[in-house]
Amino acid sequence: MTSFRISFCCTNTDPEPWLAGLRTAFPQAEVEVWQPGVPPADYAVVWAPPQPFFDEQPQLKGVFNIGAGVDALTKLRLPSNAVVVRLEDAGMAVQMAEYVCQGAIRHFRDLNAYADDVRAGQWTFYKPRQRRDFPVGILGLGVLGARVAQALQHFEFPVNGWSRSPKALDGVRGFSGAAQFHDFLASSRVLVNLLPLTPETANILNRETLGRLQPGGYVINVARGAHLVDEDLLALLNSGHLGGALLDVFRTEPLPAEHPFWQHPKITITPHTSARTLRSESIAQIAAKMGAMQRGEVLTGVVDVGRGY
Ligand code: NDP
Ligand code: OXD
Repeated sequence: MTSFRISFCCTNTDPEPWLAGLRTAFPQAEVEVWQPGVPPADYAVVWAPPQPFFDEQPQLKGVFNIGAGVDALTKLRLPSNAVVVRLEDAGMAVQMAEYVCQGAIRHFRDLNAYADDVRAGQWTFYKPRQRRDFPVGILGLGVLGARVAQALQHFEFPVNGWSRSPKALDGVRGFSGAAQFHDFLASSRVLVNLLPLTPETANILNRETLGRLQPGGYVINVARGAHLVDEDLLALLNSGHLGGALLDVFRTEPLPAEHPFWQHPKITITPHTSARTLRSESIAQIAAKMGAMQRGEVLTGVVDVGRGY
C-alpha cells in the first residue's frame, strides 16, 4: 500500500502511546502530532481539535474521532470531502452498562442512605421497594443505550427506551419521536440520558420534561452536560419531585469549584468517567476502519454531520 499521512490532534491525551499504536498498525504511514504549519494529512485521529486544525487540512479523506460523541466536531467547519467516523463501543458499552446499573441500583436499594447511616454509627433499615415501581427510561437506544437496556434487565427493572426511529429490542418498551416523548417520560421513574448532543437534543432535560417523570424520579446523565438545564434539575430536586441525580457530564468540565452540584445532598457526581476510551481497542477499531476506507469498503460508525450524530 502506498504511503500516506495521519495527523493526530487530541486534546487532553498523551499522544505517544497513540502514535506508537498507529505506527504499528500502519508501518507505511507517516504518523505525527499536528502542529500549526505541518504538511496536510490524508487521515486525522482527533478528540476536540481546534478549528485551525481543520483549516489547514483541505485534503483529509477521513476524520476518526476517539470517542463516541462527535458534538465537539460538528460545531466546527469541517473539510467538505472528509468522512467523519466515530467509535462504536470499542469497550465503552460494558463500562456504561456497569456505571448505569450501579447508579440505578444504589438509588433503588437506598445504598447512599445506608452509607450515610453507617458513617453516623447507625444500624438502620429502609423498607424494600418494588422493582416494578422503578421503570427505567433510556433516552437513546444506540450502541450504548441498547447495551444499558440489556444490562438493566438482568436486575429485572422494567425498561423503556426512546429513540428517533422505532426500535424493537427484546424486553424493552420502545417509544420513538416527539409524538411518544411525553408517554415515555410518564412511564419512567429513573431516567438515563444516552443521546448525542445535537441542536434537537440540547437542553432536553429541563423543568418541563423532568417534571413529567414519575414522582421520586432519579436522573442519570452520562451523555453531555448541555443536555441538562442545571437550574431546572436543582429546582426539581429541591421541590422533592426528583429523588436524586447521578451526573457524569457537565456544561463546563472540570465542574467549576463554586457549582452547586458539588455539595448538593441529592446529587452524586463523577468526572466524565462513566465510559472511558480504551486505547488499544480504539486503535484496533480505527485501524480496521481506516483500512476499509482505503479499500473502498462500506464503513459503520459514519457520522451524518448534518443530523449531528
Ligand atoms: P448512537 O449514535 O449509537 O445512539 C444515539 C441514539 O440516540 C440513537 O438511538 C438515536 O436514535 C437517538 N437519538 C438521536 N437523536 C435523537 C432525537 N432527536 N430524538 C430521539 N432519539 C434520538 O450513540 P452512542 O450510543 O454510541 O453514544 C451516545 C452518546 O453517549 C454519545 O453521543 C456521547 O455523547 C455519550 N457518551 C458519553 C460517554 C461518557 O463517558 N460520559 C462515553 C461515550 C459516549 P436512532 O437510533 O433512531 O438514530
Ligand atoms: C465519548 C466520551 O463521547 O468519552 O466517547 O464522552
